[in-house]
Amino acid sequence: LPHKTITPIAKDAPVPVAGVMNGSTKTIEEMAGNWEAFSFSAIRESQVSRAMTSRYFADLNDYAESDIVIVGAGSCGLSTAYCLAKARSDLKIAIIEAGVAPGGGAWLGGQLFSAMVMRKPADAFLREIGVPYEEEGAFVVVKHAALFTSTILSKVLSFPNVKLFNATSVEDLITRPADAQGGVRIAGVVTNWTLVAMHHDDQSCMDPNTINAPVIISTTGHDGPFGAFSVKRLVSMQQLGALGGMRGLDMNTAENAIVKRTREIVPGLIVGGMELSEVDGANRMGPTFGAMALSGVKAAEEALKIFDV
Ligand code: AHZ
Repeated sequence: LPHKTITPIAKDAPVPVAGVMNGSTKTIEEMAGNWEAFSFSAIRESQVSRAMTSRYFADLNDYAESDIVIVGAGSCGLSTAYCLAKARSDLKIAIIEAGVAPGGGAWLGGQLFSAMVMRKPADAFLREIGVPYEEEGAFVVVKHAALFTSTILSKVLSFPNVKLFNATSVEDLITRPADAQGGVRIAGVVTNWTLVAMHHDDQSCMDPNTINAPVIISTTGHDGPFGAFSVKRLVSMQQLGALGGMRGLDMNTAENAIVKRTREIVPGLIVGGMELSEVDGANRMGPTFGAMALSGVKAAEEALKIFDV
């Protein structure tokens, strides 16, 4: 094919508006069957770069001082973010998620099965976010876990006071002396791109970045390559004696315990979801997610107590 020269667009070319095609507002239906005449609005590549980087770096600048940082965007972290952002539009909430895909273990119900089980009374949370379910007596069933996760994600990301930094890991906690006995208060998080964090052993000079915040909520799940991050760090910095270690599966005991024990573990650091099982030696619950949603509700409540004093 002959090379086609594309005339560069002037530097100050207007940024095309979503839904506007070749200067005319067309609907999807109007486009259908008319593909010969179809063309995207012209663009210069740098406009795409700047549309992304200008926003990302403005957010990075803005959220360097946040009100709340949520570490981990699994079912508990996302439930926490939803409650906080809904209750307080004045608080700046940063979510740091190590994975590219937020959602943690909540894209499937258990093993590789689609349906997600929530024990009552966590069905209240599903009604709150508008996820349909089937009644099964003591519990309800969402037809696909991804319906829960995609719905809560879309709600959380729609709040103007929430920024999700995914593919970003919390590598450490920022601390301040809290007393004369060596106690600390948590005052922020130390972050890095996850791909960088994974290469500290074979690359040099990869210092991290920081976010200051008076309240950190850690929901990094049970122990694993990334899991239980904050509580393991509290042990190595001698703010927790030893971890209790997650115990075997007992749905009835585990779900009540996780919700009830969701709390501020050291000043400035609230822990929720399965990360808590490692602190207290609580049982795991396996594939039932009600405790994750309600631990999120409680973590938000605990955080707001700090802002309300
Ligand atoms: O990628 C992790 C996941 O998305 C993220 N994460 C972990 N360490 C991180 C770090 N920085 C940033 N250092 C980090 N992000 O945290 C998220 C944890 O999500 P999860 O789904 O693993 O935990 P959860 O407590 O929200 O939900 C637990 C769900 C489980 S586990 C379980 C069992 O094993 O019995 N049962 C249920 C319902």
